[in-house]
Amino acid sequence: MADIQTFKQENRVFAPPAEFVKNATVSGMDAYNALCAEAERDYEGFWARLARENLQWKKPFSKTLNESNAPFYKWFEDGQINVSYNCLDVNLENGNADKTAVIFESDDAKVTRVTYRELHKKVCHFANGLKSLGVKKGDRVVIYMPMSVEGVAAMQACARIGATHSVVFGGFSAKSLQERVIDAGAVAVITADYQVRGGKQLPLKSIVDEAIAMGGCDTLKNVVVYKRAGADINWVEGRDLWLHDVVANQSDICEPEWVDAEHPLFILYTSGSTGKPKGVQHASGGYLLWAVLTMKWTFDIKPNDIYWCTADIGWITGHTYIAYGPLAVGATQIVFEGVPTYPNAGRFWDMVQRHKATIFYTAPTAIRSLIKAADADEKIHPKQYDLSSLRLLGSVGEPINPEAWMWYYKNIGNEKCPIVDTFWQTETGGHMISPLPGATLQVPGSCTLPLPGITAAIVDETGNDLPNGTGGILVVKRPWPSMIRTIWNDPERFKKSYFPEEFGGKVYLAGDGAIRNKDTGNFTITGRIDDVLNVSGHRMGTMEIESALVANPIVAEAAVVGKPDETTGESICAFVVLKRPRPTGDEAKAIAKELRDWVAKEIGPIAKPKEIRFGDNLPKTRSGKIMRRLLRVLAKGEDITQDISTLENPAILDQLKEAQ
Ligand code: 6R9
Repeated sequence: MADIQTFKQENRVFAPPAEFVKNATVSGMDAYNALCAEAERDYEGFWARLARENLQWKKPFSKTLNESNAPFYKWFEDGQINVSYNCLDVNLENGNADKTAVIFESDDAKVTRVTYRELHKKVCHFANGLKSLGVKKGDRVVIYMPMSVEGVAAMQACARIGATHSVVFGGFSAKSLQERVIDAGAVAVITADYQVRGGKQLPLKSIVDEAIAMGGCDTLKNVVVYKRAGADINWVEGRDLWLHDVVANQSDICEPEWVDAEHPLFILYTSGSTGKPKGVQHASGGYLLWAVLTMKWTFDIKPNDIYWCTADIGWITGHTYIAYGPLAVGATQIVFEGVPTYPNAGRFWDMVQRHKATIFYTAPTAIRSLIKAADADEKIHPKQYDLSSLRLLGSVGEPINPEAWMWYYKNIGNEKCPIVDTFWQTETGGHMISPLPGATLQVPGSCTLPLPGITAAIVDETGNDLPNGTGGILVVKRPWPSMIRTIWNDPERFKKSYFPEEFGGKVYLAGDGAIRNKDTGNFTITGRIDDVLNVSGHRMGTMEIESALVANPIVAEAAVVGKPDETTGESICAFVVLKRPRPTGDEAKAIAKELRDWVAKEIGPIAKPKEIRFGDNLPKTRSGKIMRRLLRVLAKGEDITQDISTLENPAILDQLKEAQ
């Protein structure tokens, strides 16, 4: 972590416009500081007040936080709630019934509007349909869907009947899907025939078929299929059902299933530092509370906003900031099926213009690729579009480099929109460190300050606090309502991964490094401190990709490292030893392609190594440990200047210098 000590100090500072501050939910630093002070004075009282003011409880809670079985914290445990009730019924009662909940835009730019009343009805039909299949409270349902109103409705329908959903991103392979269905013990998979992205039809249902054919999905009873494209698919009578048949003739009313606040709302698999993805389990009450509060605080959501989060529902951002948060605050949001580059790289800006979006939330990798595209083609440069409706911009998923931040600020925000650079994780459920748009001074590349109630800090390897200006390990010192509750089926791994004994077992270890500015205390995230890569904002474990590679019969050994990449943040570079002699030239190219396709099949196209290099061996210490730090240097194409005296086989380094 030595390099983070030398992080360039960023001196540009941007204050929120006076007009924004005036109308903001959290208006000015005094208001922010007052919330922080309230949390510090009476931590439980602070959360209890907010939970009472912001959520509708069927049965009020009397106990705010139970720490008796730490780190398995419980929030609002004797309260009863239903998340879908809070997202839908509440809006029918408070005057939002005929307000547009979702503006759905398909890949081919067809626009459908759904009001809160219509969405409520759709979700009730869906929920009753699931019930008619025997799905009940506590069951797990895997959702493998394209971006669609039906995808959001599927999640809401599960929440309504107390079933725990596990959404699997549509880019994951049959193998990944099968592993998740088995680990979650799912009783049903909800999918679509195809997904349509960038003008192409990509199969989903056939991947589900393939996953089930791999075996082991013993708990699975039904596959519910949303007809998106209408193309031919394989059909298993008795198991497979069309969504339109499942919801036909269902009642418009589905009484919500009231669940304890701690009831698992969903499991979402994410990559960790070991091979197997972790099923991050979230609760109901605490999760929803933070989704609502961050919609209000970070996104300053107002009744007239047209909010757009470009994430996919397969990721945590699409859970908290599409499927739940916006609905729970009665917002109007855009849901987009397609990709930012189709029909051209002006798509986002065209959509902002047409729908008059006011809040736009996307990932740095998208911004960086659109900068490149705009530089290459004047016709789709953001200046060709009317983006004046925008009032707030957001960034999520990875560090945003200051130059991309500045471009976003100038070209998309016209120097009048605050940017909220939101640092958070699948495990945190919602934003943790972020500017508040009507309060915080923004600094390009810095996620600035923890949200009120979030006790983020920087410590050394033994858990001791470090002073500002010194880089270290990012932790959260106290539990917060939307935190991960456990890893599904693996409580021991939960403890070991997030509350390790080295840190006293009580602080949450985020897995990122960070540094705080000496003067302002602003946080800058310096990247993962574990073996997790971040490629285009997608989290991937190096071990996961290595396991996929060595599962190929021709591979003897593999080591995967991240390499800095201008567009995707990091790219995947794999060093591979084959069971046959080291290939060169065209043979190496052909095998590299074969292995890339193999990884796409094992995990999904997002995990394909960009680069594969072959060696007779890997650089190892005398005790046989792979020296990854050397591989990182080689991947970057730099010369090795570090000490290699512990290296068993220095000659190997020359072989691994060149990409195939
Ligand atoms: C929400 C989400 C989490 C990891 C996290 C960190 C990186 C996310 C960031 C950021 C710097 C930000 N990350 N937001 N790094 N600045 N604003 O992305 O969840 O997919 O679980 O990834 O992403 O490394 O640990 P998830």
